[in-house]
Amino acid sequence: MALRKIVEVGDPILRKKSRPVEKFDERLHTLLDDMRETMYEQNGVGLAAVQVGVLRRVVVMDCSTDKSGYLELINPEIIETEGEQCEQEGCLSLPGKTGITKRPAEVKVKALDRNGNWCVYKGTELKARCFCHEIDHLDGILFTDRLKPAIETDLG
Ligand code: GNR
Ligand code: NI
Repeated sequence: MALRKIVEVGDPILRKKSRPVEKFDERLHTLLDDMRETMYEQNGVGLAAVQVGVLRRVVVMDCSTDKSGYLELINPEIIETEGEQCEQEGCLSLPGKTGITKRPAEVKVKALDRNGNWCVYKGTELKARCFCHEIDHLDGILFTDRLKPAIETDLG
């Protein structure tokens, strides 16, 4: 296992769309293991492959405080959302920056695991925000694109 370097804002790779994973081989497993180690070392609650310079639809996450909630998501898709929350968000690729975004309160995601089996996950609060944040990364979207305006009008 190895730590990988986190790509920071200004690098155009963060704006690119990641491609689906097609092969569930040792190379993918090494990427996942390295991402896991890098996420924990950086004290992040999630990490998308593009943040270590790999344009594949791969995410690792752990929104627990004791490393008990570790998840691997390959080719993830949001299949259901409910409600909304406006809370603080940060990103390892935008060091020192935080902001309030509007996200669903509850998110259901389907994703493949490292062996290519479909799984379904559900999250609220931070986990729901993290699902959205990481899947956004796979489409070249950063949380700064979704900042809640200081004043919202009712004109849509
Ligand atoms: O570590 C992170 N914290 C965080 C806080 C609120 C919502 C999303 C996140 S994800 C972020 C790590 C990261 O940059 N993942 O892409
Ligand atoms: Ni991020």
